[in-house]
Amino acid sequence: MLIRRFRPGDSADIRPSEITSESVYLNRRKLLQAALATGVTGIGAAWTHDAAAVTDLKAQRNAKYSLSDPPNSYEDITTYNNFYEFGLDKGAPAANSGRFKPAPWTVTVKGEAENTGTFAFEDLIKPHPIEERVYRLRCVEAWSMVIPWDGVPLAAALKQFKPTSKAKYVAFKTVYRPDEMPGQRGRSLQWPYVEGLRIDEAMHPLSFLAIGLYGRTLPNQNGAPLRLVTPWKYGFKGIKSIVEINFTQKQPPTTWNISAPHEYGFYANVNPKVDHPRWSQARERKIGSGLFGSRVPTLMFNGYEQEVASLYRGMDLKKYY
Ligand SMILES: Nc1nc2c(c(=O)[nH]1)N[C@H]1C(S)=C(S)[C@@H](COP(=O)(O)O)O[C@H]1N2
Ligand SMILES: [Mo]
Repeated sequence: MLIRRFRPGDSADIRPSEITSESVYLNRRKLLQAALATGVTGIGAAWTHDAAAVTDLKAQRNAKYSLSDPPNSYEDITTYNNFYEFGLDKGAPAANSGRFKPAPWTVTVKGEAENTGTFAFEDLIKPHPIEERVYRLRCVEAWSMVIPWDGVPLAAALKQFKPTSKAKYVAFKTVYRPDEMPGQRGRSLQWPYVEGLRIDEAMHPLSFLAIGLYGRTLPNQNGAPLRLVTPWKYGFKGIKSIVEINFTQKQPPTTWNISAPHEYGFYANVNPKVDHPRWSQARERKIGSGLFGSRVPTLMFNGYEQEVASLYRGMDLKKYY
């Protein structure tokens, strides 16, 4: 099998130009289902996904921030994932994350803020009622999905820590638990996974801290118990299973930029006019949309140009990709 390490989002054995065809995808799903039924994943460890860990949430749909596009199925969203901590293949996160324990959970907040320390996950999200937002996730690999996320605006969560005027960026870190995350025992990426936003991006009303989807808590493969969602950026900015939030003065390093700096920048804004060095970003394939998928034009900032273009006024978006 051809392993391509430095490409967020692609299945390990499929070329970007042929992004998973629906039939391949369906076959993978059948394999995965069979594997789950027998408890044998074929990927190594025979871990089964503990669906019982997912519980119902009460969330009010926020129509202002929701797309009217029909969401992908729960099954699509929870079996076609990128979470390299559990393996490179799209099916690996669902198959290999059953041993991961998302509760109890704490998040350490540090850096340029008045209120720092270690906080229970439940307290972190307390400042705002849980709401549901339907966003499109556009992977840098030129496919997309529509996902109803449940969570709180990132700004509401961050403001309670009272970041100071020195806080120019916010850095996030994923948990490091090689015992529970088999991918972390290899070197596909530098662990732990890290990401960051400029403070004004983090405080933008579209930035979201998801704790669930489809009215249920996040399954492990989608980043339990909390993950970032920035809908105008490529999916890899959406860091999963966050354990640290650091308010910084300087632009923090980000995992994909460390892996392949000429391919993945800090900003990672969805931009159909800036090609990836190895493929076009002009179009995207909608997952679950028929045998050969429908390819649709990719929109500037994933359709949120009106909302976010002002954040980047005066910047050369080919330079700051
Ligand atoms: N910690 C961590 N977060 C991650 C990733 C990862 O490998 N590790 N993959 C990213 C990529 S490339 C994408 S496209 C999205 C996928 O989110 P989903 O599986 O919930 O659709 O998660 C992002 N967050
Ligand atoms: Mo991705």
